[in-house]
Amino acid sequence: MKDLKGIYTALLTPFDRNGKINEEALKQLVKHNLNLGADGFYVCGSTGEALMLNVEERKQIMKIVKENAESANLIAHIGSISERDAHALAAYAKELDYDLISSVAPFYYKFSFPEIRDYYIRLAEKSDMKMLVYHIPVFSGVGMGFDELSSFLEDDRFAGIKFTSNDFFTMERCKNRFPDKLLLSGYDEMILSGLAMGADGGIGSTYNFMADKFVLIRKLFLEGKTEEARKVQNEANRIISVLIKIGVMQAEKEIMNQLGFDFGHCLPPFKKVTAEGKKLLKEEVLPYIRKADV
Ligand code: MN9
Repeated sequence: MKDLKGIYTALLTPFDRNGKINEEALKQLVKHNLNLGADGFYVCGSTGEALMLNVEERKQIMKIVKENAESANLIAHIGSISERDAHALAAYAKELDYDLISSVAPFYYKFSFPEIRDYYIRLAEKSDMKMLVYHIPVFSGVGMGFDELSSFLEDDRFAGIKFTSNDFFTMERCKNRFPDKLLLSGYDEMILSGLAMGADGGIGSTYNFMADKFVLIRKLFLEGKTEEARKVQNEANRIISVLIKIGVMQAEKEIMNQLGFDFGHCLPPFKKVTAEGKKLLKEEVLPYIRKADV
């Protein structure tokens, strides 16, 4: 099996003025991230606003990314509150030869754990793809502890977990019990904690414009240079603190615009970044990230 450890950019979705996916900007984003050293892409996740897109738009994104990142590791987030849509997307991920599928837990209706588990199993089985469970309790409202996560990890149909939680105790227990499963840390501002507790890499939204910092943190960590890795984490976190003041995804898109890409804005109901927010990003973020060749 391919080595899927590493740094994955959770791709943003650029929109043009008519609200259509901006294919050109998406291709440039993929290229820029390969230049920054990203090992792969997490496609159509939370960062990509995928839960607000329709199936056709998600397929369009999956196809463009595949065509422009042939050799990168590719994970398709196919999760949807409509399981029928999720199956269609999983089948398409298989057709495009993605490495893994991934899904947020079915949310909103407060499904029982056996219902959630069966959802994942049906998707993996029907598509004949390995599943990376997307554990993000703050957004999904679905809390899963060691016992629930283990029930996935002990099963061959599951590749591992995208772990977006600061419960590093549970992360460590999972890695310790299932060392061969893939554990990817989801909070950019705590990737070093994730690595220290056994994560094999990370998936993140701020990687879109500073993947190089996370590649470096992981490299330094693997070389045992924890103090140096923490300095790079500090740099990233100063930037993330600015993003949080504005709204993380909205700010990320604005940064891409300031780098010279044509990303547009997040879909409503997300608000557009104010003039004041733009100024803050221009002064406190833009000078500290690598320029793009656009
Ligand atoms: O999982 C992202 N999580 C969310 C990935 O979007 C909820 C992260 O990359 C965060 O955006 C990032 C900033 O808080 O850590």
